[in-house]
Amino acid sequence: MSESDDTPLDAVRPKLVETKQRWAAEGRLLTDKPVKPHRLPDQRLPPGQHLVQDWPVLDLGVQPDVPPERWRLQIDGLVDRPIALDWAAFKGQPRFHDVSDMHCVTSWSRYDNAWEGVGAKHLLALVQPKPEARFIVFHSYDGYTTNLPLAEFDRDDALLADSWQGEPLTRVHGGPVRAIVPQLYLWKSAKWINRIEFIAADRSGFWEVRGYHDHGDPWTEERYS
Ligand SMILES: Nc1nc2c(c(=O)[nH]1)N[C@H]1C(S)=C(S)[C@@H](COP(=O)(O)O)O[C@H]1N2
Ligand SMILES: [Mo]
Repeated sequence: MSESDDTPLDAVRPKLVETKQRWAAEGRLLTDKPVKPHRLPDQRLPPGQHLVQDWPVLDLGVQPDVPPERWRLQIDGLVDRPIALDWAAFKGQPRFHDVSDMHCVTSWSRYDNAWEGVGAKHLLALVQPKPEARFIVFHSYDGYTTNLPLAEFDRDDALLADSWQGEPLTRVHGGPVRAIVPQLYLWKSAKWINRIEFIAADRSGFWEVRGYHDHGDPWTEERYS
């Protein structure tokens, strides 16, 4: 498995990447609680997380400036109907609203984020994944990639978001459009998204090749591999 290298990542902050890679190797932030196979009904904060009210910014240190009129989204790979959406086409899709919590592997969680954009279920119906498509890779304008099982995107609360708490998504948080896959750690939710690639065999993304867990379920603390 290797990370896609169709965009150079030479502008990323090497120290930041080294630090997080070392944390992954050391298993930093892992609690010693036994793995919980299921989320308890009254449990909202995953193990090892703490609640924040603000919204921290985390990325590779490159925050691409993509004005909506230049933004494009390509959805391709193992799908029957590959598409490319520009801003007008994206905004012309049925609108989807969802409120969800976010959980970052660096241990903060933030509740009740009101997202608006285009739902994953709708996008999947548009492109019609082939039966052999089992994983997807998000690709972003900063060269970031992250992989997930198709089944994790095919969920009622996954979306491509262009709005948060009723306001356009800001550039620092991945605007004009980012992925939101709330049931996985936030590194799976690619900011500045510009491509969704459907593939048959799993292929690790940027952090996944650097020691982060392939799957990333906060409830079972799938932080590092
Ligand atoms: N394109 C892109 N998406 C990204 C990242 C990145 O560096 N580039 N970082 C990931 C990580 S590690 C986290 S924790 C979240 C942070 O999102 P936020 O800055 O909006 O809190 O974005 C994820 N998506
Ligand atoms: Mo992160």
